[in-house]
Parts: sequence; structure tokens; C-alpha cells
Amino acid sequence: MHAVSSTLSLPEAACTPVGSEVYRGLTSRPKTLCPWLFYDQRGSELFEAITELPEYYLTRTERAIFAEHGDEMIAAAAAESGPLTMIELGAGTATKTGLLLRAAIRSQGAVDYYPIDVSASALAAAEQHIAEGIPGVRIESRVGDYTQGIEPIPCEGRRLVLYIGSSIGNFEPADAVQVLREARRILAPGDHLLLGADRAKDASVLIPAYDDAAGVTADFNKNVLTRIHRELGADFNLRTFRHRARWNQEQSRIEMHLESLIAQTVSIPALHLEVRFARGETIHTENSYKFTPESIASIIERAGFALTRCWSDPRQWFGVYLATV
Ligand code: AVI
Repeated sequence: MHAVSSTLSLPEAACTPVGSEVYRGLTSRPKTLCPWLFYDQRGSELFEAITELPEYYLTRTERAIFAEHGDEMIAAAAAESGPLTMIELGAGTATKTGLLLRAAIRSQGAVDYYPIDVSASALAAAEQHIAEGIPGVRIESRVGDYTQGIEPIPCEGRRLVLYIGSSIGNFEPADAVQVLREARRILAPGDHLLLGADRAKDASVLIPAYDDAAGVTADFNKNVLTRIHRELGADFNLRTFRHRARWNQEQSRIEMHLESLIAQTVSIPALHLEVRFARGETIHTENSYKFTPESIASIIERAGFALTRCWSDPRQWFGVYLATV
């Protein structure tokens, strides 16, 4: 037995983005929830904390690649024809982008920067720290979901779209191709994409990165249940769910799950829904795909780009790929 809906006509809350996703996910078999549900205010704070954990190598490894090769990346994307304009998908607070913005300023004196994100508060924080710390950046934020389309970006020279942080890994491969196609639609021949993507590696490195000793990733995962409690009235008992991180070798992805430690029924009043869990049953909350140079090249090329350069760290744990239209 899995989930039972007690009504035929859906209540109003099931038509909101959060309500409809929770309804869809918890009435599916196996149960799933989309990772975008993680990012309420608390979830975004927990994610920032994850990026500083000793086990979560991704952020600091990508940052080190930018620190070492940022000037080369900017030089490879620029052209004689005019200044480079930078556009960032899912920019958040744009903390790592500073290294690339500084490299662009070193090369051309100033830079136009268009960060795009669903979170207006994250963009406000990005604007503030860039205005205070990086003179020479002309910033125009755009609040929106880049997966749903990107408005054209005016530009005199070449455009460089940044899609960093391995966010591409949170999409199914076919959807990842679609996201990059969306980015390509706003680019002209000679413009570039700079993509940061985590590499496949030993499970002994990957598992702790998604199941850290301090339990921050567990709190991040469980926070989705707190969100469903707050926004839809669900009576989840957090102590009866446990965070699980699994390495799926065949699919080359880390999976995050929430496992029910007991057989139980959770009610979600706003959705008129009772959700039954067997002991040991899980809600699959996230995939984080890990790529080989070949598998990421295939996604980039299926999206209509030509891969031109790539950079990595000495351990080959993370890749940054430059591709052109
Ligand atoms: C945002 N994204 C790239 C993170 C990742 O590594 O897949 C999300 C995350 N989930 C658990 N820890 C971090």
C-alpha cells in the first residue's frame, strides 16, 4: 500500500506549484519530490552551509579551477569584436562568479553581468556584494526560472553564459540537454557557454559529500518535510525519517532519499491526502549526476554546442567546459 487520495476533485492547494508537485510526487510509485522544493529560505541557508563542508569538495574545487584558469577562460571566450557580456543561469548569490568577473575586468576594464535566478533575495545579495567588492561590474539582475525560457540579452561583443556549480547534474540527462538548448537560443555564432560539472569518482569520496559527518545534508534533505508541514499542514514526524545517500553506479548518480523508519500514514490536510509509508520505503528527493568527459561532451553536443576547451583540478574531480555556438 502506498498513497491514497481521499477526494476526486483536487483541492485548491493542489494547484499551486508546491501543492501540485507534492501531490504528484507523493502519489507516485516510487515516491519522489523535485529538488527545487529544497530551496525555501532555510533550505538555501543549509545549501550555503553544505558548500563549506569539508566533505563537499565541489564548490571549493570549482573555485580553485576558476582561480587558476579564469583568465584563460575569459580570453578563450572573448573576441576582437567587442567586450564580453556575462550571463549567469541560477546565479544565486554569485559568490564564485567574482573570480570570473574579476578576470573579465582585468581583460577589458569593465563587464556587463546579467545574473538570472528565481530568488529575488539571492540576487539582491549578489548585487550588494558585487557593488561593494568588484568595481567595474554593471549588473542587471533578472528574476525568473531559466528552465522556462530566457529573455534575449543585449550585447555589443560576445556573450558568455555561465552555468556553474554542477547544477546541470540535478537534471535527468534529456532535461539537461533541454536546459542547455534554452541557453543556446539566446546566443549568436561565436558566443560561448561555460559549464561546471562534477566528475564521476570513487563512492568513498562521493557518499560523504552527500552524507556529511555534521549532518548538514541530512537537515537539508529533511527540510523538505518541514516545508510541506509549514505550507500544506502535513504532520510528518521528522524523527521517523532518515536521510540516505546512495551511489547508483549504473546511472552514474548520487541519489538522495528520505527513508521511513516505520510503517506510518502521514496526512496532508491542504491536499486532502493521506500518504501511507511501508517501513523502509523512501521518498526519492534528488539525483546528482556525475559525468565522465565523454558523457558531458555528449550532453553539450546534443544541445547544439561545439566543445572547445576544458579545465580540471589536479585530482580530476571537477570539470569546467567551454563550448561555442
Ligand atoms: C545544487 N546542486 C549542484 C547540489 C549537488 O551537489 O547536486 C545540491 C546538493 N544536494 C546535496 N548536497 C548538495
